[in-house]
Amino acid sequence: MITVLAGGVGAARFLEGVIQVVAPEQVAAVVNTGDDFTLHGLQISPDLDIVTCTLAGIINPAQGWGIADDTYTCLEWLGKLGAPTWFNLGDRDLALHIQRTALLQSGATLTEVADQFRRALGVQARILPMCDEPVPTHIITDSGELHFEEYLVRRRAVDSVRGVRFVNIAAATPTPEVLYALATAELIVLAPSNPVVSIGPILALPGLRAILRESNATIVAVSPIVNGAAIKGPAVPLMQALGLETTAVGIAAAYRDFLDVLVIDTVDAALQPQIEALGVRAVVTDTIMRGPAEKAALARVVLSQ
Ligand code: FO1
Repeated sequence: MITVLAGGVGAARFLEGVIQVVAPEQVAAVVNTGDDFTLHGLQISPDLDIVTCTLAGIINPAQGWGIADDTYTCLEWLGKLGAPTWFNLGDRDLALHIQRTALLQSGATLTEVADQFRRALGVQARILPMCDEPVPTHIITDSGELHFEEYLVRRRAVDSVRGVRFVNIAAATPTPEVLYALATAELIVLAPSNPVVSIGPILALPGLRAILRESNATIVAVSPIVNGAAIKGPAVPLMQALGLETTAVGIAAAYRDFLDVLVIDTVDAALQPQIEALGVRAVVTDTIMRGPAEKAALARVVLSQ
């Protein structure tokens, strides 16, 4: 089993590479649910949908989220009726949230819903929510405490970040499916996702870090920071708020208590000695996932550790 801790867009693109290299049924993605929130009375799970729709081959490739060629008629009419339209939900996208909300209200768990959706969309890899309890990620900013999606999308990440809070995380538990995927993994991979708000919530689950520390599996991370910047998303301001160095060395420092290997980009090769001084082996390769060939090549390097 290859078990991949995953956030949103970067993780989904990395997973596209992984399933080119190993049989998808050998892959389990443990996906962040801290971005989940309710809007229009619907339960929205952005990272679960990004991973599922990407592996199903129906994601909007330019954005990395939303469904390709989606239409926005419903959102247009929601706007006419005075509903908020800051979160761009297409008509096909809304079907996911309507059905998820209905299944949850009828007593299904988020794990059951995610599995039903990935099977319905023809995805062979397992897609596992990190936990079934709501654990919304809040960003503490100068203008108050905001849900992550309000901070990122509604307010376009303009607020200065003072801290991050994973609401209810102490009362949450990794699901049995997540525990099994970690226990049976020969390799555990941290995808190139935001260490604070994508991988961070998963690691904050009670007992999760101890499982990684005690695991016999090789644990490999792909740095989401290249040349001091994130390929996509607000990793840098969030890492700064938590006092993490905003380089690949900062990523090694964040995970050093359990990490064996950090895969860094060729532009960061000079950081290798500083990373290895932290007790983490550094592997240098091209980590920019321009297209299918680069995604598969990166996956091969990661899976060969
Ligand atoms: N990100 C945006 O920046 N703007 C959006 O309007 C937006 C809509 C959206 C709809 C469904 C979905 O699954 C994801 C969506 N995202 C959007 C991405 C979302 O903000 C992600 O959670 C982050 O990009 C981090 O993974």
